[in-house]
Parts: sequence; structure tokens; C-alpha cells
Amino acid sequence: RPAAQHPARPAPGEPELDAAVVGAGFAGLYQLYRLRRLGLRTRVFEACGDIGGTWYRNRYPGARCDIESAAYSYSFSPELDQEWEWSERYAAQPEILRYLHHVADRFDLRRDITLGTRVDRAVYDEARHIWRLTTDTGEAVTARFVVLATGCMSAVKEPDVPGADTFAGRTLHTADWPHEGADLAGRRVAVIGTGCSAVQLIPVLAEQAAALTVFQRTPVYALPAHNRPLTAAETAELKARYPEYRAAQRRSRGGTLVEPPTGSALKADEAERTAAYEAGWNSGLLSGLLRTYTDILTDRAANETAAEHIRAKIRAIVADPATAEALSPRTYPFGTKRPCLDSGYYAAYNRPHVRLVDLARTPLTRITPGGIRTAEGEHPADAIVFATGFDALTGSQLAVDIVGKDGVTLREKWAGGPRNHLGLLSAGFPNLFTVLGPLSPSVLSNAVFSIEQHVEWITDCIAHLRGAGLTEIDATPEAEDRWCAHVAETAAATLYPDTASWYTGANVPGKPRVFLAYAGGADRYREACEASARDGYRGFALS
Ligand code: N01
Repeated sequence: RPAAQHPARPAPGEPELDAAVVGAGFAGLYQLYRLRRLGLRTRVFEACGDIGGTWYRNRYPGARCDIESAAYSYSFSPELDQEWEWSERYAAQPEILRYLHHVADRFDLRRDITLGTRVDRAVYDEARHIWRLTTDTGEAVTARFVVLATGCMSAVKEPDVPGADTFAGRTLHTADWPHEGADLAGRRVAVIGTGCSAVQLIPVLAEQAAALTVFQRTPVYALPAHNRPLTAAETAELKARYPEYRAAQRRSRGGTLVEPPTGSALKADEAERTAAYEAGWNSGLLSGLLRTYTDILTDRAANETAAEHIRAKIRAIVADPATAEALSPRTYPFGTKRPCLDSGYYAAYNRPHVRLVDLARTPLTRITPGGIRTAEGEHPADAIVFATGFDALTGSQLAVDIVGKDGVTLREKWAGGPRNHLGLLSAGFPNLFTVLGPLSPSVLSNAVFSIEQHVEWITDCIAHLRGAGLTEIDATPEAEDRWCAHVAETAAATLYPDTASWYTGANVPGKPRVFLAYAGGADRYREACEASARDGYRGFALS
């Protein structure tokens, strides 16, 4: 069906836009598509020079998705499913970006997207039920509804390392990689950080650099990706069963088709457990090993059995026993920091020019003009790559100066951690929806899957308000309190909250320690959202 044409001009007394969407990644593009089909005057503002969000910015060598391509794609259009072909089990960044360009063109989205324009302030007009937005290009615009599609991994964490600005060589951040690429061939390269970005980058850099030194503060648990090209037969088979695949995905716990865990790791005998972990390890799936037994994420002793299985694998891959031990996580349970998928990460340490510096043993003291100094001495470098991550989940929203009812800012309200109802609206900030934000399944689910669920709920909600002649929706403080308590209780039943990670805000100095995602499953979460809507948007005040 062609997109509904929205009226070019607002009626007298109406805001200029029915809806403003902030961000043109997976979330913003789909939100535009849906709101336009409602006939809403909608504009998307995107800070970057082009669409793509995460996949526009994270273009470091080796960047690829670690959720299977078919799962990590839009499900809303059967035609799109049929016409697009993924080349690999795990698509690389350029292919995902091409997909998003295809989507933008196919659905004629670009005409309502303003690029290179960052929304830097949003102020709510309580009398008129509208938001007044201003941008870094000096534009001012009014909108009834605002959707923050700003991504949960888009506010780059500045490297909090003394002397970073004194380095005489080249500095790079994985999330801000130059479009023309960085020629690191023949250079002495230092990488700071060993999260998922570094795990993908390091094997590729090891091919190019003359010397590669990796500075690790905390080791990760990385599982083999077993990435490979998809065959024509696999693609044909997938296309033939897409309708059933999408239906199964919709019923799933997190948007990927993984068998649910069964039984306790502690009750299984060793042979059975080893076989289960071996199958998980060999599956190539991020959650393959995590979802073997029901107690891996709830019981420390159960978790330890899986953790030790992975450590044994590391010892088998990495030739030098001291390096293997330094790469083996021992200070936190498996899965409580996000695991990574490995395409040659551990094996890279077997190359003679790749070296691991264990900062837990020899802390980093400062960056100097010539390299990196640790307690054991100076490590010269021509280039430093910061793979130091993000101010996750709340950073991109708090980067906008948002002023709600009674002049309260979102920064003030969230000083002790994010608060909202169902991860969708924060009380006192009406008509301001969040996609994939804090206190929703977000980073514990397949992002594209959760984006679609949020966008569809938000669109239905706006349609409901307009149909009923209403102009405002706000979360009630009581519902918000209940939801925040439920999210915290759900997390407390797991091993997640005790680990210092970006899930808990611990990676950003001064950030409140709160578990930032809903750990109860995307299926339960969807049901809670749908139940609220069925019940006349229970937990929200409509006027
Ligand atoms: O960032 P991270 P990332 N001195 O925060 C270290 C998604 N993603 O960009 O653990 C020394 O995970 C820090 O050490 P520590 C995915 O959800 C997905 O890698 O805080 N080290 C850590 O090792 C992922 O989880 C894909 O002790 C410092 C690293 O830097 C999320 O994005 C690919 C330091 C940061 O790791 C973030 O991943 C890539 C310092 N001062 C990313 N500061 C997919 O495949 C930080 N570190 C889909």
C-alpha cells in the first residue's frame, strides 16, 4: 500500500508537526514508516550525515552483527523479506547499512528525514500539549508527539584515561571510525578495551598492524561465531518459510529462535552437562550456551560450571598459558556482562606480534605522547584505538536537554537512575516516547525485534489518542513506581546486578548503579504492554 500522504500544513492552532522522531537508525526509520501510514505530519531528525544509526557509526574493521541476519531484520513487510538477500549468517556492517538504505528508498522515507541535525533541546508546553524542539542548526519546531529513537548504544563513552589528549599519534574510537578507513598497516597499534567491539576488531587489526598490543582491564567470555556465507538453498528455504519464522520469532523470549533452557545445571551429571555446553559452544549463537540450563543466570555455582567450560576452551586455543589465564574471566559470572562472538579473537593472541597487557596486574597509569604507560613500563604506539564503549541506554536521551512539566528536566528526574512506565514514557514528560530505552528488554533482546514491538505500540497509542480526540498521554507516578520496582525485583532474582558492567551503569564514572534493562523476557514484556493498551492504557493518564 502506498504511504498515506500527510497534509502539508497544520490546521490553525496545531503544532507544525504531529510527530518528531529523533534518530534515523532501525528505530527511527520504522517509526517514520508507521506514523506516516497513520497520516501524521512526521519528521525525523538525524545528527549524523546519513541514515543508519549504530550501523552508520560503528564501521571499524570486523564490525558485524552477532544476531543471525534473518532475525536481525525488519519483519513488518513480507515483500521486503522476499526481495532482500543476506549473504552471511552474521551480516557485516556494510551489508546492514545497505539494507537500511534499501528500506529507506523502498518505502520512500528520505523526504521526511533531516540529516546532520541534532535535536539538542525539547521543552514541553503544558498548556498546549506540545513539545518545542530546537536543533544544533538553529531550527525550532513544534510537535505534539516526540519519539526518542536515539539508540541504546550511541552516546560514546569518552576515554577516561589520563593523558589521552597528549598522545602524538593517531587516536580512534570504534564507534566513530573514519569513513575513509584508517590505514594502520605496518603501524604499532594499541587497543584499549576488550568488549564486543574489540573482540571483532582485534583479529582484523592483527592482519594489518606490525605490532598489536591489547590493554585489557576485564576479560570477556567470547564464544565462536561460526560465521559463514549462506548458501542459495538456505536462502530459498528461509524465504519459503518466512511467515512461520516471523510468527515463531514473535512468540519468542527475546526475538531469536533459541531452544528454551531446561533443568538445573547442578542437577545434571557431568557428562550430560558437558554435552549440553559443547552443543551451546558449537551452535555459534550468542545465547546458545547461556540458555542451556535454567539456573545459569540465577545461581553462582551453576554459572561456574558453564564459565569453567569456556575457560577450558580458552586454554585449548591460546598457546601461552599465562596469556590464556589472563584472558579467562574469573571475577564475574558468565553472561552478566554481555558475551561476545569470536571470529578469531582468542587465536589472534597466538600470533607473535600480538600481545596482551593485563591491566588488572599492571594498571594503566597514563597515556604519553609516545604510547601507553602501565605499572610495568611504557608501551610505544603509533595509533591508539579506544574500544571503550558507550554511556549505554540513558546516555543518548540525557544528551538532549529535555524539560518536562513544572520545568523539571529529565536529567534531574533521572539523577538517581532512569524511571518510566514500561520503558515507554516517564511521568511528567508526556507525549515523549522512547524506543529501546532503559527499563525495557532492549539490550537483553534482539534489538530490531524489540524496536518493532515498541514502534507498533507507540503508533497504536497515538492512533488511539487521535481517534478519541485526546492530545496527551503521561505515565502515572504510581504505575511508574510499580514498574521500576518490578524491573529491579526481576533483575535481583538474577546474577546480573552484582557485576560492574554497562548493564548496571558501572562503566561510566558517576553514573547511578541501576540495572538498566528488563530481565523478565521480551514475551512477558510484550504482554504487559499489550495488557495496558487493552485496558485503556492502564498506568497512563490520557487527556
Ligand atoms: O564496549 P564495552 P563495546 N581503561 O563497554 C574497557 C554492543 N556491540 O563497544 O570491562 C581500560 O562492552 C572496558 O573494560 P571494563 C554489545 O551490546 C555489539 O565493546 O569496564 N579499559 C571494556 O573492556 C556490546 O556489549 C556488537 O573493565 C577500559 C571495554 O573498554 C556493546 O555494544 C559489536 C577503560 C568496553 O567494552 C558495547 O561494546 C560491538 C579504561 N579507562 C558492540 N574504559 C555486535 O556484534 C573502558 N575500558 C552486535
